[in-house]
Amino acid sequence: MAAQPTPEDKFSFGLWTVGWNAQDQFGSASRPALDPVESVHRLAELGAAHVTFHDDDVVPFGSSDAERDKILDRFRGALAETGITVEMVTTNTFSHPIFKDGAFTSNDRRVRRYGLRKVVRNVDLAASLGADTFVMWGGREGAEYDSAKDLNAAHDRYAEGIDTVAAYIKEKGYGLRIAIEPKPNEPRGDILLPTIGHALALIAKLEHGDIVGLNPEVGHEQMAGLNYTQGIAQALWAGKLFHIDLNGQKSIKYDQDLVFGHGDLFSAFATVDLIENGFPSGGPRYDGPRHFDYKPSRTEDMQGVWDSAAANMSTYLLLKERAQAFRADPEVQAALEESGVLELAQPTLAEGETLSDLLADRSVFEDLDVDAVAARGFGFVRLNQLALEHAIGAR
Ligand code: GLT
Ligand code: MN
Ligand code: MN
Repeated sequence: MAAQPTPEDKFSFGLWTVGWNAQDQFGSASRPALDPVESVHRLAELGAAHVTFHDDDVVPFGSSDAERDKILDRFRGALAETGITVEMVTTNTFSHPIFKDGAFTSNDRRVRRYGLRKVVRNVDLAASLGADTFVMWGGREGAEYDSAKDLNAAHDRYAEGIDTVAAYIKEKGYGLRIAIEPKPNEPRGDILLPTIGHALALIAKLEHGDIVGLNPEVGHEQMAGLNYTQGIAQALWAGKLFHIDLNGQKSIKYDQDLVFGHGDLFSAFATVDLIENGFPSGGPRYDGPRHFDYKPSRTEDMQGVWDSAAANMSTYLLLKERAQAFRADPEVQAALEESGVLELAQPTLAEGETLSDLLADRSVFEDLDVDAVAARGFGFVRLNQLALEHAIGAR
């Protein structure tokens, strides 16, 4: 049995997750629309600490200013009643047909200007709700056809859009940081900034990149055949892991958005191990919300929706327990030592040693018994089996 989640666990849910009415490409909604106020109450009862949302998840697209104020007042009331806070806000720049060719990178300049206005308006809302993170998932920023986009200009416009918003955040003195969410494809044939690495490379070119980082999603990296834990590790190393989207995905296919752990469970164990225990020899840590971005399957009724929300948290807590036991096991510590995992933290050159010193050191090269060094077995399989046994609770 997993521990009961509490707000100290920092669990967070997108309102669009439990609120999804299960309308998909092939069928109409299988569940009724959910009132965001009800979601806030139910998630609080289940032990979550935060919610996140797109502007349109709470205030329907096209609402008048007066309607918007009324809806937001009622929403703020639910937050105050439950103690739930809004840690992240994001903008829907993908549902309305105006965004069919993207927002920041649409070929139509009118759309880009409209998109910028929609995002900036939502930045004000995010700041007023005390959010820390502003996510940008550019699901429509891309193309189906290589001839459809001037890809050089598209990257210029993407950077321009993000920099303009970042500059606005700074100018206003908001305590917000932008987190880009990569995804390789779907809904576009190919999406710009398809992976963590692509996004990091764009951020490095921004004028206001200091407040721009990443919101990597498990399934999105796995759709590209990539290792999520390795990806967030590089983002952490770069000081850019601002937020995470946890869910489940079974191999390279459409975006499944399964419950966390319901895809590649062993990979989920490694992710929780990194988040909860950090790197084996120390280093930067992720301290932000444990945010779930999943979809309750279309087969589920409302009870299934709340069961699946709870399942994300209980899977996470179970894996956390197992990952802590893994690190605390003396046999694991010995296996880590033997495998050289801890040796990797040692700089390759000694303190004060120069490349010339290395070149002059015959023991490193000329006199090295290469075959003897090559004969070393690393014992990674044994170490991995220990991890597996901990992951499945066999130890
Ligand atoms: C959309 C997408 C998610 C993103 C959301 C943020 S919207 O549901 O599939 O991965 O995190 O815009
Ligand atoms: Mn997804
Ligand atoms: Mn996501």
